[in-house]
Amino acid sequence: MAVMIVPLLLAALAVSLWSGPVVAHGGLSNYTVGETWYRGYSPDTPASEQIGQSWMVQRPWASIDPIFSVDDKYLACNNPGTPPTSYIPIQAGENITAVYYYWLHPVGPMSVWLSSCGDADCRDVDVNKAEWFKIWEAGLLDGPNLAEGVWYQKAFQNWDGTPDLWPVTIPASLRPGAYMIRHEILSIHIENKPQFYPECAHLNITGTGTAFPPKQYLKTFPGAYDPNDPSININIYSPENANTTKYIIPGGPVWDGFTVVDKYCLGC
Ligand SMILES: *[C@@H]1O[C@H](CO)[C@@H](O)[C@H](O)[C@H]1NC(C)=O
Ligand SMILES: *[C@@H]1O[C@H](CO)[C@@H](O)[C@H](O)[C@H]1NC(C)=O
Ligand SMILES: *[C@@H]1O[C@H](CO)[C@@H](O)[C@H](O)[C@H]1NC(C)=O
Ligand SMILES: *[C@@H]1O[C@H](CO)[C@@H](O)[C@H](O)[C@H]1NC(C)=O
Ligand SMILES: [Cu+2]
Repeated sequence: MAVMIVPLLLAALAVSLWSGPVVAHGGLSNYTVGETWYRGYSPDTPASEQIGQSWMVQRPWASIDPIFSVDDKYLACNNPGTPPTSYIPIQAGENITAVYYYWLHPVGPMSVWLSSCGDADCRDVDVNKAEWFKIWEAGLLDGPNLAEGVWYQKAFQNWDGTPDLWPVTIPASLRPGAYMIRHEILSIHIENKPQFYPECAHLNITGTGTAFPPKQYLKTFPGAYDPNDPSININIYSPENANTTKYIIPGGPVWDGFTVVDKYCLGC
């Protein structure tokens, strides 16, 4: 047995070294609510086996590559293609957990957004015209500075082979209905070349809440971000950033259902 395994491990190592920059990217393919697993899209599986399937809850995304421009229409929900036909059922106040099989970038903020589909089926909604509000964000958790500190983006990774889990609570007060959920990782490890990794799924939110965020929380993608935002067009290795833990997560404040909160913003 051992004789067989060693060459396989060496082969796997060779492949992973060779494809290093490629495997560095990643994306969100699966979700859980409570004990229930919802399978999303995987760019590694032929589209024909996924698009239009009754189990599909996620908007397709063609590749694990990042989006570089804040003006890219794929900034909303990646490479959208044909929208899914199903919804993840969830109660307001419950957690939805995004499951990443791997994530390797360490630096930059993460955020989660919702958009109401109103009376429409979410599959008919234009994701670029949709109005999104942020329900969660996390940036730098611990110093000493932007380049060397520990970001949530690094903290949520596992190195033991188990999936990386990113749980987020749907605000309990939220008005129920059909919503899109948008998870975004912004990686800023390359100077002045931000990488956006967004993926979207469809939610059927139940509950008895009546709250909805006011206008100032509603953003579009593209539109929410300024290319010259110093948190987006940033060189974390510059001398000015060498001694700071100050980082303002782009996209405006989080709406938590009641008040504005500033989470995880050390030094702000
Ligand atoms: C998502 O989950 C499925 C199992 O349902 C798994 O086969 C697949 O590898 C997962 N996708 C990714 C990208 O991890
Ligand atoms: C639910 O999500 C919140 C926000 O991310 C997290 O703090 C909490 O640990 C999660 N709860 C469970 C049971 O996963
Ligand atoms: C959402 O869930 C409710 C309650 O189960 C159901 O009546 C409704 O048809 C669902 N809506 C969609 C769009 O799936
Ligand atoms: C950063 O702090 C260290 C230690 O206090 C100091 O030696 C260094 O000059 C500072 N660098 C900048 C760019 O302010
Ligand atoms: Cu990458």
